This record gives sequence, C-alpha cells and structure tokens, in this order.
Amino acid sequence: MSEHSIFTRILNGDIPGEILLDAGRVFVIRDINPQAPLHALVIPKTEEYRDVTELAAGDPGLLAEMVAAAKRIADEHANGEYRLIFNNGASAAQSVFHVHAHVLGNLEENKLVG
Ligand code: DGP
Repeated sequence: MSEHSIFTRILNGDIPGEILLDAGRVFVIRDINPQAPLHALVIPKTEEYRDVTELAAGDPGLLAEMVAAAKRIADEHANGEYRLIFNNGASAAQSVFHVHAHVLGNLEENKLVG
C-alpha cells in the first residue's frame, strides 16, 4: 500500500487519471465520479494539509492558488462560473484526507441545490 494519497499517485503517474492542469504548487484532475458536466478536483501538491481548515490556517496563500486554479479550469471548461466545494471530515463526506476542492461547472438549473 502506497504511503501517498490517491491524488499524489495520479500526479506521479503511478495510477491513471486525467490531469487537466499542473501549475506550480497545485494540480487539477477530473473526478472519477462526476456529479456535474464539469467536475474537477484542485489539489495542492503538498500532502501536509488534511482539509481546508488546516490549509487556511497553515498556508492561506496556497488556498488562494487553489481558487485561482479553479477559476482557470472554469474558464477553460465552462463559462468561467463555478461551484467550489470542500468536504471536511468523514461525516461531511470527505473520503480522501489530502485537501482538495471540488470544482463543478456547466450545471443545469434543475441540478442546482443548496
Ligand atoms: P471527497 O469525498 O471530498 O474526499 O472527494 C474525493 C473525490 O475523489 C471523489 O469525488 C472521487 C474522487 N476520486 C477518488 N478516487 C479517485 C481516482 O482514483 N481518480 C480520480 N480521478 N478521482 C478519484
């Protein structure tokens, strides 16, 4: 069993995955189980932070880089508009404890919830 997260293994080419962007300290992959026509994951290359609470406290600049990458993906793959979601903790549906942001775009009106 790898000591690295599933996302790092994709970045390293150890397992397959579609990398949409590799930009400095962050990268973006397509989610394997898309919940919207555009569903990408923005991930910092460091595995240091489990969730956005830790990231915001430890490196807010890196969080800002994630938001910038999300916007870039939305510009390239949607109309520049996007929904950004962080799941924080198992009971909030987080399953991978290497912080990542879900970027959803091209949502149809009837799929908008919340
Ligand atoms: P979360 O529940 O917030 O921890 O989101 C984890 C996401 O990671 C989930 O939407 C599915 C995605 N995912 C899990 N394994 C893989 C994989 O092997 N490849 C890709 N592309 N995405 C994955």
